[in-house]
Amino acid sequence: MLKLYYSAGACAMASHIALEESGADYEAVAIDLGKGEQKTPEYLAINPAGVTPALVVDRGVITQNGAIFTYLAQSFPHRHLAPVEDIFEMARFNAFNGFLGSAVHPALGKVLFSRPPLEGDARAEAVELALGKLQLVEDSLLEAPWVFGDAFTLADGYLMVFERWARQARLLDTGRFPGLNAHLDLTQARAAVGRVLAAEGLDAV
Ligand SMILES: N[C@@H](CCC(=O)N[C@@H](CS)C(=O)NCC(=O)O)C(=O)O
Repeated sequence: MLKLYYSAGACAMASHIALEESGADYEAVAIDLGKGEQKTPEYLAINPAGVTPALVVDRGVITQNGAIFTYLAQSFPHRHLAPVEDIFEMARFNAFNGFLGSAVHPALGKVLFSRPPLEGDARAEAVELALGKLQLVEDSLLEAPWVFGDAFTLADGYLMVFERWARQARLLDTGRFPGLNAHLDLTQARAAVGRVLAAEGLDAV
């Protein structure tokens, strides 16, 4: 059986959603980042990077949300979780997820999770950078209603995680980001997403 290591509300929620959308038989194991469980020898033996998500499959461990999406989409093609049959569209899918992972996640993470918390000019600068990344998704990448137009893909669950963070931090202004707000509401309304939120002990935001 597949086994996912995740942390509630963190970026691993995207892989949790991917599993739920895939219909796979899986077990989800919570790793409490606040308690440092991601740095225990037991967890580092699973993912030496000391971060979640990590997905244990029959052949080993897969890390990185984007790689987990590809594995699940190719394993369960009948669920149409990504455009696996079209090499160009699959490259676009990977590019979008790469942008979330390499630009949106670190920019928002700096605003929300810097310890000690950022203040003054340093915070304003970090907020401006994060808003710029979200603006690029709003203006140029989100085709609407889903990331790739008419069909849900696993990129939608990934984007939703960062939209949740932004809304919770009051950074997702409805006037400036109408597309992202609509996308967040649409994605949180999916049955599979609702099951994942409940399993992680969270509400829609
Ligand atoms: N690009 C990685 C990011 C993984 C990541 O940074 N996860 C965070 C939670 S959102 C984490 O586990 N942080 C714990 C730590 O840095 O100690 C992915 O997509 O899997």
